[in-house]
Amino acid sequence: MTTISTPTIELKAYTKKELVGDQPTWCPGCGDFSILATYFKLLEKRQIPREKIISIAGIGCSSRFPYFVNAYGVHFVHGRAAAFATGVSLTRPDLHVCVFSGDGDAYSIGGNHLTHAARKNIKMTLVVMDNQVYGLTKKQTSPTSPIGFKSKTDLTGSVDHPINPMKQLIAAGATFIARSHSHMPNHVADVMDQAIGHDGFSVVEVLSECTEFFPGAFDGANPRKGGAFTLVPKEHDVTDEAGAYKLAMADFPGYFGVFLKVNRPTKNALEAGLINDAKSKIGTAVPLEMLQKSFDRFA
Ligand SMILES: Cc1ncc(C[n+]2csc(CCOP(=O)(O)OP(=O)(O)O)c2C)c(N)n1
Ligand code: SF4
Ligand SMILES: [Mg+2]
Repeated sequence: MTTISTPTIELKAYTKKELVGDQPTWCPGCGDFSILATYFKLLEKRQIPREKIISIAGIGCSSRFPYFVNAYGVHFVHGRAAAFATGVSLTRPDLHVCVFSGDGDAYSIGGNHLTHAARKNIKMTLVVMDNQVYGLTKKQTSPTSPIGFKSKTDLTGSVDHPINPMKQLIAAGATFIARSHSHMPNHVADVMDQAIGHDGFSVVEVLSECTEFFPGAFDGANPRKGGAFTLVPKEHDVTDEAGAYKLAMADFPGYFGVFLKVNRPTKNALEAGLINDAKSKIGTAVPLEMLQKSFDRFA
């Protein structure tokens, strides 16, 4: 009898060069370049198999992100990236789900979806590239634009109180929340790495300058421009929600680092538990038989 042996395929480690997808269409100096470079660096370091990476985005300059990554990706509907990512995360727990959003995409049109993905603690990492303006549509006021910001929607300056993303994320129930600045790439890499390693809904809010429509917005937090990049104090307890809230209340430029990191069961784990319980009750019945039984109950 001839035996057929299965060849063992040795997977070669990949380099960040192999992750490069389409040429980014961002303007020169756009802060988003730094986030993309960091993502490549982290994937290379972690050697997550390329077929297990999925980058999901909504609409905006920042949301063009998945095109620039040579792995699976989805450029979805404006504000619905977290909702789409929820479905992917729950049905494919083997994938690493990373979502890339802008301030408009995440906190304005997508604010509701963000809140529910956070409270359900869906396993994914969300990176918000916050430039405090709608960049793609050429300068409208965003939910994080400061009061007085002149834009095409507020010709004499915005009068609306801006969202404080950190306060909002804490209140929503995100279990890992960090803040960084695209001009500090090592810091972005550090907090993004921690976010990717977190078992739950992790968010990194990154100040990412729009050089075209809001230049200099974050100079106050950039030491190279005379600003102050103040780290979260070492003694801060990352499990202390009230302490995280106090950090979030600091005036601009505020603090940078991990504000909150708590362990709470993910919906992924809870749902898997329910499915296993149901399976153990029905013994050997296959899904089709279960479905038939449900229909029979209604007959
Ligand atoms: C349903 C819907 N409404 C409005 C738009 C127009 N639109 C496209 S991107 C965008 C704002 C994007 O801003 P942000 O998320 O901050 O991304 P940025 O371009 O600044 O990175 C808007 C209003 C759209 N594409 N779809
Ligand atoms: S318009 Fe602003 S956010 Fe968009 S690519 Fe240019 S610099 Fe970046
Ligand atoms: Mg924006």
